Amino acid sequence: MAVERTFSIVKPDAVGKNVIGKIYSRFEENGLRIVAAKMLQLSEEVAGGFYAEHRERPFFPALIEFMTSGPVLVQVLEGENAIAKNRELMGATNPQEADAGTIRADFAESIDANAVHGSDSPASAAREIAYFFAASEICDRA
Ligand code: RTP
Ligand code: MG
Repeated sequence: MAVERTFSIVKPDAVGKNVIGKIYSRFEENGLRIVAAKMLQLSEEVAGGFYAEHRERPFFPALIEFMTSGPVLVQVLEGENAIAKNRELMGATNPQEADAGTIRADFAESIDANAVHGSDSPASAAREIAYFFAASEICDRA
């Protein structure tokens, strides 16, 4: 299996609950390395560009309001099968439907405040990493 990179966000609810370290531990304990990371306050423009694929959806205004409600951590995760592995660790979008032991089951409250984001495909991962990080900000730890 190939070593991949994926893009991840610790969302404002999880930063507010002070569980950044617990979420980072889930990544590290499951074979994903953090190869880039920074804390940011997203503007409406940056959040809207990031979630551009959802612009016409009814939940878009609530999504942008939530994502700009406080600081987030953005990171690049690297490891075998990293994109699917991270989605598995996150659990379902709605925490009520997330498998026990997943990040969303353990740390999320609602479909809006759902603790984490993770890229859903190689194309999304490439776009999302480049949206937040310059190549010089990603550290090769292999
Ligand atoms: P994310 O992009 O944040 O990792 O989440 P996801 O892939 O699991 O879900 P996605 O379909 O990409 O939706 C992005 C975010 O929009 C909110 N959402 N609300 N009310 C709703 O029906 C609804 N559907 C999606 C969620 O907060 C989701 O994380
Ligand atoms: Mg998504």
